[in-house]
Amino acid sequence: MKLLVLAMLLGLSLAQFSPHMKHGRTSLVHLFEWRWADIAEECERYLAPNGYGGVQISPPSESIVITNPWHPWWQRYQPISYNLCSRSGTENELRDMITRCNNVGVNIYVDAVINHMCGAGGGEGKHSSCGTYFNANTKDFPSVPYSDWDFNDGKCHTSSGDIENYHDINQVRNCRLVSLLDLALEKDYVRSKVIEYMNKLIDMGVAGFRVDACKHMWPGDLSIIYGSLNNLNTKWFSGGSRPFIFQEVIDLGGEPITSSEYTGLGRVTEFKYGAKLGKVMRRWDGEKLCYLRNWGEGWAMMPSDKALVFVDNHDNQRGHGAGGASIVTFWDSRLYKMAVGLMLAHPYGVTRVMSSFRWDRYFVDGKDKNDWMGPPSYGNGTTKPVPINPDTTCGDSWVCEHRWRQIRNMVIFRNVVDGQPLSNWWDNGSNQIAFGRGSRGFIVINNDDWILDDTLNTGLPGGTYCDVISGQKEGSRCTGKQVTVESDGRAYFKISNSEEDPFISIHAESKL
Ligand code: AAO
Repeated sequence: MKLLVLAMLLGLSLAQFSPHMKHGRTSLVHLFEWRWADIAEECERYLAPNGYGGVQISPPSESIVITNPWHPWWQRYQPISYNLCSRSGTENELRDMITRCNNVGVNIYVDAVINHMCGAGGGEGKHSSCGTYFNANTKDFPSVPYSDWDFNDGKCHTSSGDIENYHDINQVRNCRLVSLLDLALEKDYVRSKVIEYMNKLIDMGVAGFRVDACKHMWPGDLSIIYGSLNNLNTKWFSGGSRPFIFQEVIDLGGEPITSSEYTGLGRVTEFKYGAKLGKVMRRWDGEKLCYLRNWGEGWAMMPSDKALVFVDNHDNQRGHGAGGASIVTFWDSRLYKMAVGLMLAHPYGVTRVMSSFRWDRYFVDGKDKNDWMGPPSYGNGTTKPVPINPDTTCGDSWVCEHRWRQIRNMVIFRNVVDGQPLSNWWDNGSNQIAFGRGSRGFIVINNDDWILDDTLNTGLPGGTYCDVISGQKEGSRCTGKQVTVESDGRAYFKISNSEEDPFISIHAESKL
């Protein structure tokens, strides 16, 4: 017990909540299922020039390769070893990508799958992404190596061996999540293998981790693991920098395990954010934009300095994980741009932008039968590169939300207003709202079914500003709308409810 308390304290004092972003950048983008070679190019040609601070990459560890269904995206959440060859590329390509992104000031955050290995039904001698042998039936993973006694099964008391009841804490943490072989992280040996894996990535230059399935791991074990991680590589980070940790814990309320058990260890993904914002944007359950006046902690979310926020993620955009039908995604592009814009304008949390691929949705009884479909691939299951169209959008089925002008320009807005408090809130008692960030930026949103036609106090210095939603500033002109702020800070706004993008946003650097 004393040891655990000591470990917790150690973990606490070493806990890392800062994403260590460079050059005043504030947001990361999840380049879901992108190849390392494409991410390297994207860092250099797009992310750095447009103010993105980091990338969350798909799990780089060796995973099972599943052919029924055909190469689903989720095969990468079934590790076979900590070798670094995956659907996204080889270890050398990974290293090259980390180096090149760091060299242009874009951080890499690794999706670390450490709660489990592959599914119990994974079989023997099946395919794995580096070609390594394993036997899921006997729980033998020789290239880690893990064997039978490195798993939790003895401590799980459900008849299936799986988690059957989320109200039983012991089940959630000692049984198998959707039949995935559950690692015994209380064993020094197992922890040492996980730590070795994470430290290798830190030494290669990554800035931190999205830790998968944290609800299913004991906070005490995680505390010891995080406490044993190396400081970040001083080639790119200042001495003594601790890795950024953001933990995936789905807490929508109503379960005994809460995110607050993890916020002492690092940041936590705030799933209430996207679920509630989705309801507000869709105006479900009587929700209205004007109620966002106290958005954040006021909506029963965790403290802002502990939260990692997002409108949708790779799970809930296709009905996995949690959040439900309210989640807004690129499929509802008009609402999505407004929701992401609002998130990026608002000071709450560290913000993550989602970048997706399109798949053939096929709903039967409200459930998408094709929720398994992987990224754009060749016939043999190899992921395709991301082609860039002349108009800067992405080709094939890569959606590249992060390249949509409205979203990209709001990422820049967030950098420009960083550190400024929320100010000059205005609403019409319905779905028209506006707020500023000190004297650096101002956003106006119309999600009502009628026109917005008002003079509002922006808090900005007088002058002519370019709206960064309908266009942006280019040289000495605006490519979209122009907003005139009077010397008293007031400006006239008119936004029709029938516009494709019924919102306007201006900031200090969009001033002519
Ligand atoms: C695949 C197959 C399975 C098969 C398995 C093993 O689909 O049929 O058994 O292989 O062979 C991803 C996919 C899985 C896939 C897995 C492995 O999503 O389909 O399984 O890879 O290939 C829970 C966890 C959370 C997890 C989420 C999906 O707590 O950590 O499930 N997310 C991460 C990743 C995810 C990945 C894994 C973990 C595994 O982001 O991509 O899985 O590495 C409740 C609980 C949540 C729970 C959800 C879903 O949510 O609270 O903790 O998430 O249920 O089971 C209301 C409630 C809300 C509730 C929700 C849904 O909204 O308010 O709390 O209903 O019931």
